Amino acid sequence: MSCDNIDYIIKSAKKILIISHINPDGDTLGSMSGLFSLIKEKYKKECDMLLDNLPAVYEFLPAIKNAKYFATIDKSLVYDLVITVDVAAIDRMNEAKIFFDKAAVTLNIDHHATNISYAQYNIVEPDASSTGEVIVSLAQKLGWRLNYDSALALYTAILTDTGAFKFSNTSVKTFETAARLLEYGVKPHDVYKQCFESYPKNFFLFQNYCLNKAVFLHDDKVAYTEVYKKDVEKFGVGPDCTEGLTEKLRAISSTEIAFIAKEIGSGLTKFSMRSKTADVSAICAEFGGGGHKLAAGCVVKAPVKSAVEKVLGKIEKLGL
Ligand SMILES: [Mn+2]
Repeated sequence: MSCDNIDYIIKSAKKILIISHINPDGDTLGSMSGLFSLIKEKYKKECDMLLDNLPAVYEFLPAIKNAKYFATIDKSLVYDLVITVDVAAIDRMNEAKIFFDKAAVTLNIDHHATNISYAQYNIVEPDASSTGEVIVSLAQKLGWRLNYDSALALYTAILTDTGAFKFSNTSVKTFETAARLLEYGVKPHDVYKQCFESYPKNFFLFQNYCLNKAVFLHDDKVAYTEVYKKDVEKFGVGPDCTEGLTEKLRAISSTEIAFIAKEIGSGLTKFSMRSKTADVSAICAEFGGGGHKLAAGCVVKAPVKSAVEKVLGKIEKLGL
């Protein structure tokens, strides 16, 4: 799509809303905060951000204190332009969908290969490491001026979605983009500390508990752990309590596929899956989910134990 269109639709809108995905991560929040700062700087527009919750670890994102929340936003508000960032599919918007449906113009900025370009305007770049990287490219093409706030937020998006530049999505372009952001004063060591070394003690103890009861199958090629609501409550951890947990199971030398099965409601289990080479997005797609080849997720309509059985059945078919 032409960049002139993007400039035009933003210029034409009076009120803009940026939407992140449910259970927000560093990419969706960094992209949201960064895009908000860019739009404010360039267009001086009325712009809101909407999220369901903010993990404490991302409270440092410069613009995020201005965000509105599902629980308290006035549902009668109507935005001319709604922009989704890192939202792979419409159901990942959750309640924010009411604003997406009411908007005159919609724009979807993402990097998930499974994104079906569900908006009127779509910038979906599956080769990009993160939505943050897509937004920096867009800013470059449109001549938007970055500043420290937008650069910090977009660097955070890239840093977290690449697992600190170590996942397979990290490219020459990723490093070039990150390097460019450093020119605005972003300090890699500080951002790393904020994102990866600032978890509360109960988070750490909870994750160790989950790892200690991990199950290993198929000559240890499959590693998983089950996460129950009662344990989340017992440890007093937030919705982001499983952040990075699947990667820890993948880090074992024998692991080919790792996943966590998290109880999210009565008869609903959320899977977060990682692999070293197998295409786990195909497995997740069988349950209506998606993502990337080596990192994907889905929600299975079954209690944890039986959901795990269903997923293991699909994994078995890969013949590991
Ligand atoms: Mn992302």
